[in-house]
Amino acid sequence: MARGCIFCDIASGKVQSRIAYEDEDVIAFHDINPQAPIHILIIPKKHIANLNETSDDDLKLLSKLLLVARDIAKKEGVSERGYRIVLNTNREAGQSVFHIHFHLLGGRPFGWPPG
Ligand code: DGP
Repeated sequence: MARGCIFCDIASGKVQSRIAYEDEDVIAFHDINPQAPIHILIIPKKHIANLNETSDDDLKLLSKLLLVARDIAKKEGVSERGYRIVLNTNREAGQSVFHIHFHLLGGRPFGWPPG
């Protein structure tokens, strides 16, 4: 838990969010500023700033985040239509919250390349 980290505060329940999934390692909640009809953030409860800060010890945790995203996509009914998972790392990629998170986006078509 990192002091001053909004996602740590969400993970601990100190800050309210619309939770889509939770277990002992992971919490997923709806993005406050959705960019698609479905926009859910999947985060580890453990504070890791971004992908650059992960280690080999995080292998299971990172895999779990993806499997949770897969299951939420199915639950939200976008598995077959398609969905996008985004992991922004550092400023040029648009990372604004420095607690690692996957964006799960779905419910509309997405362009490529991304903006
Ligand atoms: P990124 O730019 O990749 O670091 O994404 C951060 C996302 O986090 C952004 O889409 C908005 C979302 N966000 C920031 N603060 C909050 C919050 O307090 N609650 C929720 N639900 N989402 C937040």
